[in-house]
Amino acid sequence: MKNLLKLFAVAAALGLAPAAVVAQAPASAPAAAANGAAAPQAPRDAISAKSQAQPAQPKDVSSPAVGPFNTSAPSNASVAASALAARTSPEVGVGQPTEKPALQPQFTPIGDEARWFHNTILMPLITIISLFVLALLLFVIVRFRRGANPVPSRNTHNTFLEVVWTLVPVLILVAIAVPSIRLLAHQYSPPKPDVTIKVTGNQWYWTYSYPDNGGFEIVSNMLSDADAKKRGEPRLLAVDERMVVPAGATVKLIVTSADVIHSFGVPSFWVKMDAVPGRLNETWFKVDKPGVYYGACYELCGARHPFMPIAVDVVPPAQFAAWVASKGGTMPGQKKPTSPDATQNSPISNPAAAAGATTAPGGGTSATPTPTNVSAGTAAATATNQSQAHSSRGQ
Ligand SMILES: [Cu+2]
Repeated sequence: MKNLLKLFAVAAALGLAPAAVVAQAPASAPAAAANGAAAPQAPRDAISAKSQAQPAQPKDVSSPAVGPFNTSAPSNASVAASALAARTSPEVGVGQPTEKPALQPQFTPIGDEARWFHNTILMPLITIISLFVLALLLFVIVRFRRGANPVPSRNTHNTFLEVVWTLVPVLILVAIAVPSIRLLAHQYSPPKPDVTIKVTGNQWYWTYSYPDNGGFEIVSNMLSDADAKKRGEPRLLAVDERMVVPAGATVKLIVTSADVIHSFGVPSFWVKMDAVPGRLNETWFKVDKPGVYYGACYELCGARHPFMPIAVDVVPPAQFAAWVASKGGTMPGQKKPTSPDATQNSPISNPAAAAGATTAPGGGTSATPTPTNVSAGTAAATATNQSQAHSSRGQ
């Protein structure tokens, strides 16, 4: 009995270690699993089947998801069609769930470090401890069964064993803590950003705005199964408008929500950040390899929670600049505004039009003609205010 107690105590003490290790395990593991599970499955019930049939409309979040399955009308179809030309094609095994029961391949420095921590430190340690505890239990069950050990030990105390079963788990936890805290520190001390994107979660779609690029905003809705298939993209992950970022750039994300709590997550970037209404959360990533990387909302946020995927298109910098221009935005250092209205009315870019528009009544029909320079000044002031109002509305 003496030995039995000792062995049980050692097993119990070491048994604590796997629990602590699991607590340290990265949060993206279940995320990856959830992502993997979501992709190949059919909608499980009538609600999800119906709601999937009707992609969310940005301005129509309250309408109930009813009606027949409609594959031909994604939300902003015309916008999506124009963006189709330059879409990057997804690559199997890159930025999307795989068949393997493992973390997705990582494409950011943080992802590489985290995957190393998981695969090289945590998994071997968990495996060794679990096998050791299992072996101890089996040994105890066989060796100290009643038949083989009729008179149990009454020993209750052993200083050496107590020191060992206290110290060993502590050392194991310290060994885990060092790379764990280092990874956390790297995650939360981002390098200077090259591009900033404000991500807003909505029931049930994402909006991405680019404050460094003129403040334009894009709305990203999930594609229907048929449209995703047509474009050769995975179902439940393809979207009409992707977040586009330049390759090799540090991208800062400011994450918030317009209604309930969502969570912006892209497993292959090791990025997951809660989107909380009234709060700005910050995260970042840097991807060198151009491609399409998929993610999803990771916070239960209502009926269509599984249908607000994320697609990040990492493109060469020149292509990013072209994409920004196609959205009416500007690259940092470029002059704005670029809106056709503001440009046409701007006295700076088109002084003749601005002067002509306002001096015609002054010169022709007014009873008290005003000097040309005064009305030109008024025109300039008015036009400038309009263009300012226009550009600030965009931000
Ligand atoms: Cu959500």
